[in-house]
Amino acid sequence: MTAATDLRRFTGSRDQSTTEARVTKGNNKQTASSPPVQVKTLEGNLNAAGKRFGIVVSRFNEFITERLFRSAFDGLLRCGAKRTAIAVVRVPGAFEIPSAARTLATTGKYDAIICLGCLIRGDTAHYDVIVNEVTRGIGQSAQETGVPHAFGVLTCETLEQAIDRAGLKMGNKGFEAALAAVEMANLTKAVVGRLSSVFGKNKTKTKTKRARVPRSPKSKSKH
Ligand code: INI
Repeated sequence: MTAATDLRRFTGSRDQSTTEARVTKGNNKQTASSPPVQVKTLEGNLNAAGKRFGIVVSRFNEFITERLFRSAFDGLLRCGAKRTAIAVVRVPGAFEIPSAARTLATTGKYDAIICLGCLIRGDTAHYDVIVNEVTRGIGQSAQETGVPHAFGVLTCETLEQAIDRAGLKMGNKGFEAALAAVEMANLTKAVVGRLSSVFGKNKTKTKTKRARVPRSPKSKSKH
């Protein structure tokens, strides 16, 4: 599958307007059997213009991870991100991804982090030790920093499965991760914006009396 068909698949009917998210009212995906549900839905769009991204990519199984990386980078550019707004950090293996991702996230400079790696079970017991740690570490970094992290780490039984997920039969997970990062960056911004408009400083602050500052003798006008 090409990147172009991938993008069409993922963008579908989604809103490409310049605002970060759209709010849909009501249920427009009803089927005959589904009961009418009136819900407001907030959804991030795929516009990456003005957004900054960090990509963490591991070198282990580089043959695969490089393909994930190229596709993720391409995905961000196609969504409107600037090349200069994308920071790339390379780490030795998947195990090192969470700490590098957290380091990037805590700088506060990025709207989302994209984590790319490839774990192949094969014959090595190392896989089992690492896989849970990587998944948990990336999730924890996302939750504790509040910066969206997209999970583009392949966890495969065989090399063939990895190849299929890095641009062959199953699309490219790097591209998917990039689009997820853009969508979540927009959604996060929109949600935070909405909450602050409800619970924002001005609305929650109790009115405090301004302290009276006595005028200095110099500022007194001379009559
Ligand atoms: N790293 C990977 O990215 N993928 C693997 O499949 C893998 N296996 O199976 O061993 C792997 N191991 C290295 C690991 O991520 C660390 O880089 C290493 O242990 C040094 O900390």
